[in-house]
Amino acid sequence: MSIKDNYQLAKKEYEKWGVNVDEALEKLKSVPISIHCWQGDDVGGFEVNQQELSGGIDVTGNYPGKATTPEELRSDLEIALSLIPGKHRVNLHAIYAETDGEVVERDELKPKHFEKWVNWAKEQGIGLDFNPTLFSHAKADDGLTLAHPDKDIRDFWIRHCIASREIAAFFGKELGSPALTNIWIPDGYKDIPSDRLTPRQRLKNSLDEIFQVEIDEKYNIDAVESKLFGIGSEAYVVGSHEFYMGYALKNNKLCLLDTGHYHPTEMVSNKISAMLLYSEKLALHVSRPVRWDSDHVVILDDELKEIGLEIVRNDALDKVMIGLDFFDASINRVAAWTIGTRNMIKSLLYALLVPNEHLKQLQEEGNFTERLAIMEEFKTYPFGAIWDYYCEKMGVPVKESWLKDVKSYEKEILSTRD
Ligand code: RNT
Ligand code: ZN
Repeated sequence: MSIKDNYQLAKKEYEKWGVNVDEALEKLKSVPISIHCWQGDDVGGFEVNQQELSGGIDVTGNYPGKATTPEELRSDLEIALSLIPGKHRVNLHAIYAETDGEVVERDELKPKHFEKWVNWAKEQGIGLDFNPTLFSHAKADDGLTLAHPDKDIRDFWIRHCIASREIAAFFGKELGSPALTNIWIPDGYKDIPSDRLTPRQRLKNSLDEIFQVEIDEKYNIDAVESKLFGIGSEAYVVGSHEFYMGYALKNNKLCLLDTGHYHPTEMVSNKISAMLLYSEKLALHVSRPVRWDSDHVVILDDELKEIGLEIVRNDALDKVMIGLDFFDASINRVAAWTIGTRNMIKSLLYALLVPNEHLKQLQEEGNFTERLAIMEEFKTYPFGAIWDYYCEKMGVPVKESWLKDVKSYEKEILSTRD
């Protein structure tokens, strides 16, 4: 039986429940996932005076073949993009600037340092997103940046964030789709603070200064990412969830929820509907915490499915900006991107194929027996046949056959890198 035959049979099963499968695939095609460039080089970046990764995040593993130049990183991304169905976006960090061997301080970065990325994105027909980098830098060594007691240090990072928003606006203008600029800072304390308020007051003031510079939302959209703890900031993080949720709602910015940044039993899937009642849009960093904020490659687990369901059944595919954030250096990095991104897309497809309206109705009627029964039975509906057909239709490898491409790329290219 061909993939198409399997699809036709599977489609009939879903149609019995009133699910319009062709429409689901059309919808899926239009959802961009923002793929983080930093999986390709272990959050290293290409600064001339590159510093060790800091900020309380960590990448473990020494799988050979990591990208060490922008050309290598783009080439690796191209392979991953060719294995993922749909048109997506690439998410850059300021440390991925190209400065021609010159040391350019982060507060001096300009759009011209990202011209090659923009030209590449044009060739690929994709959009770009952006992040100021407030870690891996001498001025972040105290574990404080925008909330630092020293005004000079704060001002440096404020200038860096403004420069970043301007770079993102350049992306938006050039590529015809607004870039999301996400501010995440590592600021916090290892041990119990004697004053939680003052650093938060400083962070609030720093953000106000950063956003004082007006940038057209046609080109750049601002987001702020909260966190619970990091390595070295176990007791207190300045930019907590409540801090940024308050800030974002009051100042019309987007909250970015990273799935690894909450207490272990606190789920981002449960936050989406609540946040969307008060904010038109929301951004995500889909990651996979294993016992801590470990940023493992995203798998198709229950929480990922639940996130997909919440986005789809709340009609929020254009309200939730989906980005990925994981970094595993113990496996082939192109495979890591491919696995994680394909899984994110699978979770949306899974959700699009569930009779969501019917299930909502059952809940309204108090029919919890049928609600549970149908939700469970749908887990073994022939979802794989629809996914395979989608991959074939979108011109990307079906099932695990993409591994062949990754293996030959590894043999020909990755294994020749030092
Ligand atoms: C850190 C945050 C942040 C980073 C990236 C590299 O905990 O999740 O998003 O992972 O900016
Ligand atoms: Zn994140």
